[in-house]
Amino acid sequence: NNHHSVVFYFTGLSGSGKSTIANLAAKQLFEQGAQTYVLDGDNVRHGLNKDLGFTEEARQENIRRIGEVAKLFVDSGQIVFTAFISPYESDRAMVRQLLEADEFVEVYVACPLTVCEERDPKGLYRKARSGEIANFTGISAPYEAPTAPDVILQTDVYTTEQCVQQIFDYMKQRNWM
Ligand code: GGZ
Repeated sequence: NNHHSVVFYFTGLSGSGKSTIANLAAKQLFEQGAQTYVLDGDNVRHGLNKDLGFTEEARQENIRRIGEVAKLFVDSGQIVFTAFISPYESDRAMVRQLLEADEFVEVYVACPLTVCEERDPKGLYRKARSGEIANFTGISAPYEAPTAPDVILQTDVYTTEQCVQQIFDYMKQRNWM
């Protein structure tokens, strides 16, 4: 099947919905015959990057390796979805530089901190508030929102399915599907 190899580079707070949207988009594209792969905390931070924590330097190295791995997957012909907080503009710019202009799509998974904190699916915000977890993005570590993302997904307004449709609309607009 012929498709455009590209990285959909999701960025957003913990609990914003990055992995959920990435996995559904990848599944639906796979069902349409595309080659897809999702990189997220589950398969990267528990393996390749299990030596890295959450200081600014560790996050930078996390994102650097993710960018290099995403590039390998793009070179192998995949549609790649990455789902990492990626809180620093400079780190996202570094990944953009690794890829061709038409191989990198920045997707801002936008959701107010108050809503993410209310969802708190893993109880991490509660632990961050109590000081049990340090350097937690949005609470005790910064999140630099993208200033010019290619796509904005408002997960507090739209359903997961509607957000996936927005990705597909973007692909159609670029003649990638
Ligand atoms: C942010 C943390 C932290 C701290 C553990 N800050 O909701 P989750 O659990 O499943 O996703 C979060 C994940 C963030 O890892 P990333 O690799 O995406 O971060 S970054 O791009 O900034 O390098 C959260 C969990 O790890 N987690 N401690 N201190 N998130």
